[in-house]
Amino acid sequence: MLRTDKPFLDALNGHVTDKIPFWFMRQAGRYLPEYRDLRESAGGFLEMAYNPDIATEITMQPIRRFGMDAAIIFSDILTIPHALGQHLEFAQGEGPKLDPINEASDISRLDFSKFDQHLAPVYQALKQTKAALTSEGFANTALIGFAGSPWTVATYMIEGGSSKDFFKTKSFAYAQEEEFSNLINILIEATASYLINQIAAGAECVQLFDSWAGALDSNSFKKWVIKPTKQIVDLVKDSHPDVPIIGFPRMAGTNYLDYVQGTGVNGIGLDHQVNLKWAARTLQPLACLQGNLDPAALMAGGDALILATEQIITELRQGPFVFNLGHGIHKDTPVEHVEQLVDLIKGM
Ligand code: 1CP
Repeated sequence: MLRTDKPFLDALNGHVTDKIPFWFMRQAGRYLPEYRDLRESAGGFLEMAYNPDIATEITMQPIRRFGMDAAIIFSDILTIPHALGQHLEFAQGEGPKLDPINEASDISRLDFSKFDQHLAPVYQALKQTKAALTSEGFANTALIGFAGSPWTVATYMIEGGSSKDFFKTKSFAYAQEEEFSNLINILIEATASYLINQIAAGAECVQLFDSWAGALDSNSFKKWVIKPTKQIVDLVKDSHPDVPIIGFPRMAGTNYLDYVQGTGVNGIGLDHQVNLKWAARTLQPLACLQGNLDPAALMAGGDALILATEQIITELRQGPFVFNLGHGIHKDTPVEHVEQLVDLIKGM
């Protein structure tokens, strides 16, 4: 693939770029005063995510301040279960709450009939954000669409919200493997369709968030993370062979290598636990690396932030590389520390 005017896309296409492309997971959100103001007036999180004007505005907020090389559409990984008819709500200050799946009959109630209609505001927000990036002068900023991976989304669907150990989901997968596999297959189809539509609406890259991939043993990891991800990658590449895909199997440890080899992703999101030298030697010949500053170093700022950032850049910039965090920005992070980090990356 030839170089473009977007360093983020060039890195994902395997180039070593002159400037270091960067964006931050959760770059739009509660650490920004302008986000908190909007959330105050908009009502709730879902009201914002399904309102194309508001979602566009929130997606643009960090770009206007910091000029990231990529904007990620403001939405959530739980729009898919919601669009399949599962009840979802977000109470202020609490995590997501869903009506949990307890048995096979709950899975058979999931329903594609309103799927596209339900997600239409997300596609509209992508169109408007693409236009806003151009009209506001961010011609070199790429637009990222995203979805949760089937395993991670299934944990929310079965637990009914956040969990510490995913015990209900894992026991379900062991005890009722066929039913769990049905659920994963539904999510594969839904996720591929969602991502393909996001690309049609203007996304230039898509990221699959598998935030809880690290909860699985190696065999289950192959079954519930690698295999479904490969199927989604194949389906998306059938329609859009040139759109890069980033996988983020958080906390996968040495399973990261199996994931890169087994899925066909172009880029791999590294959590901050991954050893940099190992990643550079083992993973970077196979995929563009994205990561992996500990959000706690960003919270701390100062010399600790400088040291941690320089280390990552020194180890990873010899190959295709996108600077990011190892997980999302913490909501209490001072905006000045994000400014410090951006200046640091731009200066290197
Ligand atoms: O204002 C608020 O109270 C809402 C907080 C919030 C925000 C800002 C939620 C609820 N979702 C989001 C946006 C969001 N979620 C984005 C937007 C783009 C960005 O700027 O990065 C993205 C990419 C996500 C993805 C997401 N949602 C993930 C994967 C990444 C990760 O953080 O691991 C997960 C696990 C979720 C579920 C979710 N949605 C919201 C919360 C608080 C959670 C996490 C719950 C938990 O910890 O289990």
